[in-house]
Amino acid sequence: MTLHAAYDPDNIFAKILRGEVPSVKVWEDDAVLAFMDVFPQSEGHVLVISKTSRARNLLEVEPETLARLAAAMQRTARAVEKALRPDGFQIMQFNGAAGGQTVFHLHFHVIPRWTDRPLKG
Ligand code: DGP
Repeated sequence: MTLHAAYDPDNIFAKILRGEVPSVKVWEDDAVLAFMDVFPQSEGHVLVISKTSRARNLLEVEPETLARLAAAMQRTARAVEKALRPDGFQIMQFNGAAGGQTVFHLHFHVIPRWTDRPLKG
């Protein structure tokens, strides 16, 4: 999947947003959904996505959407920090199949990390 292709309305995150595929929601507002990653790289691995944008990757996203996603990442990280007390965090984001992206609806990974737990990803 190249960086420049049409948005597929049947990608798995679009289906989650439409309620066609179940997800464990962490938080949402009018613009953003945060939900648990089904293949977590650590306990508390959350994905943050736009509910309104059809951006597939970072190149396509509107600045206002990006600002809402960034605020949601911080909110998510704060909630996870409070709940799980990790020693650190990773924010990950992949673009294009060559960049490791597998779901082509822009998303950010919020991944808590602990010093005494080996990295899975
Ligand atoms: P990537 O495109 O590589 O940045 O990661 C996509 C992530 O999406 C991957 O960590 C697994 C997750 N994922 C894939 N399918 C589903 C699903 O049906 N539900 C949930 N909650 N997560 C999914």
